[in-house]
Amino acid sequence: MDKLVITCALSGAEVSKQQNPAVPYTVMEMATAAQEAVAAGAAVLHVHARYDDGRPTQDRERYRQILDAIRERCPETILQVSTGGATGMSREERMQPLQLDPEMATLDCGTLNFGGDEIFVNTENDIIAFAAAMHDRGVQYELECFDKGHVDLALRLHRKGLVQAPLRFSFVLGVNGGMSGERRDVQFLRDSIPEDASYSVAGVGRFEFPLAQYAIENGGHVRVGLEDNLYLERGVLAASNAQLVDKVVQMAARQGRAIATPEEARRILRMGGHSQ
Ligand code: KMH
Ligand code: ZN
Repeated sequence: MDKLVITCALSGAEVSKQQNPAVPYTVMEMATAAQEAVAAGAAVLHVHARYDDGRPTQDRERYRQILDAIRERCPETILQVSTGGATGMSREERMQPLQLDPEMATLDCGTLNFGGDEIFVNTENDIIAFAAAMHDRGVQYELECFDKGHVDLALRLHRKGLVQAPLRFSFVLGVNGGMSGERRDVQFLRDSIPEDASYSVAGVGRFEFPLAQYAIENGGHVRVGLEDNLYLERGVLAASNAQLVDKVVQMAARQGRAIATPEEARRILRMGGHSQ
């Protein structure tokens, strides 16, 4: 089994300091959270930008500040920018961080309800446009799938040559409006993707650690972080992103699964480049 690649989703766009004071907003808070998460074992950082007051933004210059500050402290780490941003943002707005030529970005593979009146829109043409932009700039992508239909659409676009190998799936499960995050759900998704594709699980809320356990046991990879889950355990807020990463490291140690360094993660995720 490959070593375990741990991604830390530092802040997301939706959670707030009111819910957990450890959610990073400022450039310095992002850099500190990143450094701690990497020290704990994260090889990949999934980055959303926030303004100092917490508002989510896809502004290129704000991303530049955050990525530069993180790189200064974690020069080896794989930085994965979000092209999902927050619900309601336009395609152009969301694409801005790609202009910074990040090593990696998310490619969201379908539309879903996102709680209340929110809809996270990713039309087929959006997905094709994002994939083309990433391909043109040589940005590696991870296929964010919140539902089985998103996996099917990614595979269909792959067969048409519009989404390219290597296929790296991220199953984000447990969003209010997406697929739930039971073991049977991830098993179904895993059985639906090609043998040579990799997958990572991101369980939202209470699904975070049970899904991490599944992935550790079954050759998948794991995403944790305050974007997805604010709690270390039921009723106990996580003190930091690093604490969530550390919990996964300990779970992996109990299963005898080693943790990938960023360099090892690049090999495991076949980060050499996209090809048909
Ligand atoms: N904030 C969500 C609406 C991504 O990063 O690509 C979308 C999201 C996915 O978080
Ligand atoms: Zn995200």
